[in-house]
Amino acid sequence: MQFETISVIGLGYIGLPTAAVFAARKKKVIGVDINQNAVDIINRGEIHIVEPDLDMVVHAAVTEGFLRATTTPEPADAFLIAVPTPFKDGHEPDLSYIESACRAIAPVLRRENLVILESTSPVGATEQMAQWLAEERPDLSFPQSAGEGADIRIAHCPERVLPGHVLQELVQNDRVIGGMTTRCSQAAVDLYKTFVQGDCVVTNARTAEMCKLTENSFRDVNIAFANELSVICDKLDINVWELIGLANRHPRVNILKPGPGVGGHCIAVDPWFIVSKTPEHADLIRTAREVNDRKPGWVIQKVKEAVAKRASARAGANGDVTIACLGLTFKADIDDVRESPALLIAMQLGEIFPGQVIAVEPNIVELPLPARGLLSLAPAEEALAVADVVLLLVDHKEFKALDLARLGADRLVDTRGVFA
Ligand code: SAJ
Repeated sequence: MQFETISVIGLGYIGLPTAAVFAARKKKVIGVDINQNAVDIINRGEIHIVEPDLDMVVHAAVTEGFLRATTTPEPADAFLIAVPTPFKDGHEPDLSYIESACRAIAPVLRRENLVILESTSPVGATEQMAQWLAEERPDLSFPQSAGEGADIRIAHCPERVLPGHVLQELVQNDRVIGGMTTRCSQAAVDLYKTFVQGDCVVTNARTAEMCKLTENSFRDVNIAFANELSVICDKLDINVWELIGLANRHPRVNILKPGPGVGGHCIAVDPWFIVSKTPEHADLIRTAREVNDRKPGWVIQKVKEAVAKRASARAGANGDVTIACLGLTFKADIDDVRESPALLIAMQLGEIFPGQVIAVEPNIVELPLPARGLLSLAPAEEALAVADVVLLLVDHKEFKALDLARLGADRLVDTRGVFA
């Protein structure tokens, strides 16, 4: 199939780079987002998120006329839906953004169109998406009722790129293509082959949905194992970083790294999509989530102990002790604080020790709203000059260059093992 005009719905961390990469291959791309501010920024050839090299690619795509953003969907040959899929109360998946996107594009759908769901989704979401589209367009036929002969082709092709490496991984990673029929899959392969150099591997929509959830749950379980080990090793007076380094010398062992908890909008969210579908069978996946979610509380306890030690060493009250929190983002060298355990920990410390917590975050210029009033933001040198206790929360490259080992275990709580 030939795709000349491609519409990407949702111009966030996944949609915008995907739109830009299609545009760089000289496809006409119409980006759609409900956020007028994001649309205006993109149409100026600028970007509203941080991702290495994305600014250059978007700038070139817009100035050469291949990428344009709008708030209203327009006809296209293919539609890619890349909107958020958060969870609601009780960790139930929230598909309302997908539903809105479907209802918004339905009026402009034409025969032979391909609609791809890229958003990470619970099993069954692609069929649900097809259902919403069919409700809006009774004049067209869809794969769930018309099979291979349907007017509209539908597939789930989950995004799998790592923030910070999005432009390389979009092109180089293999792609899982889950069409609702063989023709749907083939159409999606034709589309992605525009820029994907990895393999486009075909399966059905449900397996593609589960595959993406499995990848992130695998990582979550492995990190939970590392986090559990860090708590056990602390009790047993063993350096967990040395331990993991030694164990990983075994040819079939590869343990990930402990940290202050698991953040971001993917690994901390997606395993719940499996748990919510099959709660009685997802013990390990649920427990891993709980282990990782408990880690911030454990880190706060460690800081309280360090503060108490410093206070008693100086025969003073807790009020005298200043805490520097190094890093607020959910992982190293990015600006994203969504579901960040580092931000959560710093804010809770700000509540426990009012006026005593200084945050250092080289990748943001101002504190996110909920943190204002609880924390002050300062450059690393300023914070370290006055800090009694230093809490390393994110292993940003700027922090690795600091000589913090000299502080010793009593003053440094190193959640990432940078100075272990
Ligand atoms: N983390 C640890 N220890 C580790 C690795 C990570 O504590 O050894 C923490 C990080 O600090 C962070 C969280 O886990 O708080 C998640 O970070 P990440 O780098 O593991 O993953 P994300 O959320 O940036 O991206 C993941 C990727 N999935 C996998 O690697 C299986 C990416 O490929 C997906 O596209 C992305 O989720 C997504 O969008 O789903």
